[in-house]
Amino acid sequence: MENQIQQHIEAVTALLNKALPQIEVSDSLSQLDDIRVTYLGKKGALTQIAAAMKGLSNEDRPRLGQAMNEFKAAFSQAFDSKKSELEHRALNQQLASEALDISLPGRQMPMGTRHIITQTMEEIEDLFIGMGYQVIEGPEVEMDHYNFEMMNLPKSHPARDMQDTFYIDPETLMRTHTSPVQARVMEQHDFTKGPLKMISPGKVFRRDNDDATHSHQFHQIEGLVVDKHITMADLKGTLEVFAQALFGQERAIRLRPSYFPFTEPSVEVDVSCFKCGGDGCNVCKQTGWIEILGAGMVHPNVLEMAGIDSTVYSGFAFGMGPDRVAMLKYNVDDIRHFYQNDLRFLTQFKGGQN
Ligand code: FA5
Repeated sequence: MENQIQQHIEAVTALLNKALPQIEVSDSLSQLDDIRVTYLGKKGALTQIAAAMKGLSNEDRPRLGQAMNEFKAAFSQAFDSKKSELEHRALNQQLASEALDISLPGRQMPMGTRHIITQTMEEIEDLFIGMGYQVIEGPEVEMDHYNFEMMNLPKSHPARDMQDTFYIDPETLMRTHTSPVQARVMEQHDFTKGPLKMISPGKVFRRDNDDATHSHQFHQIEGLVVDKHITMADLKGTLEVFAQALFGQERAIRLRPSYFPFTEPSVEVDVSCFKCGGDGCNVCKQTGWIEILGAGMVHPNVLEMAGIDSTVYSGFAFGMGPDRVAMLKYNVDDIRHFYQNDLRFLTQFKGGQN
C-alpha cells in the first residue's frame, strides 16, 4: 500500500515538473490555456490521478489530496504570473501598433471662401437694406406672362429680341432678367401699409454669346420703389449713393438715355473702364465705359397691369449686373473667370471666408 501511494505522489510531482517548464515557455494566452486544460481539465492528467483516490485507504487519501493541492497551488501561481506577463505583452503590442506621433504636423484643411459674385451681391444687398429696402426673391423658371407680358412686352413686341430667351415651352422660360419679380411683388403689395421698396437678387439666363463682358448665365439685382410722388431725381440720387459706395469717388459715372419697354423714361448707367480709365480698350470695346445697369421710371402700363393706379402712384426701377460690378471693383478683365471654377482665381478673394 505504501508503495502505491508513493507512486501516486511521485506521479503528481513528476506532473508538476513537466507542467512548470511548459508554462514557462508558453508564448501566447491560447497556448497557456491549452496547458491548463491538459493538466486540470475534465480529462486532464491530474484529474486522472485523482480518480485513484477512491481505491486509497483513509490515511493515504489525505496524503494524495495534499500532493494534489500542492500541485494546484504551484501550477496556479506559475499560470497566473505567466498569464499576466502575456497580457501585459499583448497590451504593449496593441499600444505600439496604435501609437500616434503627436509631433507630426496636422493635415491642412483648405478654408472655403464665398464666391466673389456672392460677396459682391451681399455687399450691394447690405447697402440697400441700409436704405430701407426689403429683399424678395423670385423663381428662375418663370412664366412668359411675368417675364414679358406684365413688363409691357406682349407676344409680338419687337423688343423681346433684346433678350434672347431659353424657352422651356411657349409659356415657360428661364427668366431673362429679374424684372418679373417687380410684377409679382406689385400685384401683392398693399399700399395702405406703406410704400413699396424692394430689391431682388438672383440668376438670369440668356442665349448671349459668351465674351469678356457677356455670359449666358449671369446675375442681376432688381430694384423697385413705388409710392406717391416718386421722381427721376429719387432714382438718380439712389444710383449715385450706390455707385459711390461701391466704386469710390475716383470712378466716373454717366447716365445715358435708353429704352426699356417697362420704364419711361429709361436710362443706362455706365462706369468708367477700370482697365483703360476711359481711353478705350478691349474690355470696354473701345468705348471707355462699362455698362452696369438699366433703369427708369416704371411705365404706367406696368403699374396698371399690376392693379396700381398710375395717376396716384409712380415708381422707379433698376436692374443691375453684379458680375459687371465685380469686374469693375476687382479689375477682372473677363467675366468667364467667374464661372470656370479655377481655385487659383477664386481663392484670391478671401473677404468672404467663413
Ligand atoms: C435688363 O435686363 C432690364 N431688366 C434692366 C432694367 C430693370 C431696366 C428695371 C429698367 C428697369 P439689360 O438687358 O440691359 O436690362 O441688363 C441689365 C444689366 O445686366 C446690364 O446693365 C449688365 O450689367 C447686365 N448684363 C446684361 N447682359 C449680360 C450678360 N450677358 N452677361 C453679364 N451681364 C449682363
